[in-house]
Amino acid sequence: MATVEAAAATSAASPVSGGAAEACGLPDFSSATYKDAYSRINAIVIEGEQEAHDNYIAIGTLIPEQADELTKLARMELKHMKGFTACANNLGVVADMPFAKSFFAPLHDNFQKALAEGKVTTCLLIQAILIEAFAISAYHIYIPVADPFARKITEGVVKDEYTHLNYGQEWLKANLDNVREELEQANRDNLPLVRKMLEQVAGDAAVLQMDKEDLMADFLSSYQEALIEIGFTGREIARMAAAALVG
Ligand code: PL3
Ligand code: FE2
Ligand code: FE2
Repeated sequence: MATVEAAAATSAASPVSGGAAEACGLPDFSSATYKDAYSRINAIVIEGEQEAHDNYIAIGTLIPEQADELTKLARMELKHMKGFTACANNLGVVADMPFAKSFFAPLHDNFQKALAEGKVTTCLLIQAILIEAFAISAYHIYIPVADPFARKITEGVVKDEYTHLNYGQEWLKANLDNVREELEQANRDNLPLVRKMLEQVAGDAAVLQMDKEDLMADFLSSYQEALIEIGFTGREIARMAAAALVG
């Protein structure tokens, strides 16, 4: 890991072409294999940022007194989407959006169902906790192996994602007495979907030199920290994490 980071730091200092980048352990960003994997991964990220925007706006309709704050979060998501679109353009990659839509469909459907039922807690767990923790882990693991242009953009984005995770955390913490049961059920319904998404993306992520176990470990650590902050005990969190193995 230390060598990968060192390599990343070197290439940040002096942007290099594909061949030289490879010499310091980074992938060949111009290879057909890299671009093919990137067309799906990048599309997932673009779709994820777009859906995050739509989800925050939608949550604002359920908590009208928070609508202004949620609109601010939504705007940040559009900025992220534009940043990642620029990353694909920079590498000459066309994002595979139909693939990304189907990738998000199960989680998207669960969010829409919760929204229609007015379930704020479930909506926040899906968007502000699960999706944000997924994004944070993916961006963390991507940064050291990204091309210099994408690295800069991703570093800016990941800071914002913490703000979003924090928003969900604080709301759920303040309402824990009333939301505990719904939160546990939403976890049971949606954590297995996130696990499947991580598994589904692992092959393409590996081409980008992102390790599946690193992704899972980073996700679980963000998720666990959020649940601690919300007010769950270690034992309750272990039970909730077990849902990923059952589903
Ligand atoms: C919420 O703000 C955004 C949700 C985005 C979901 C991200 C999914 C990440 C999948 C793996 C991506 C690796 C990063 C590559 C960046 C081009
Ligand atoms: Fe985002
Ligand atoms: Fe976000």
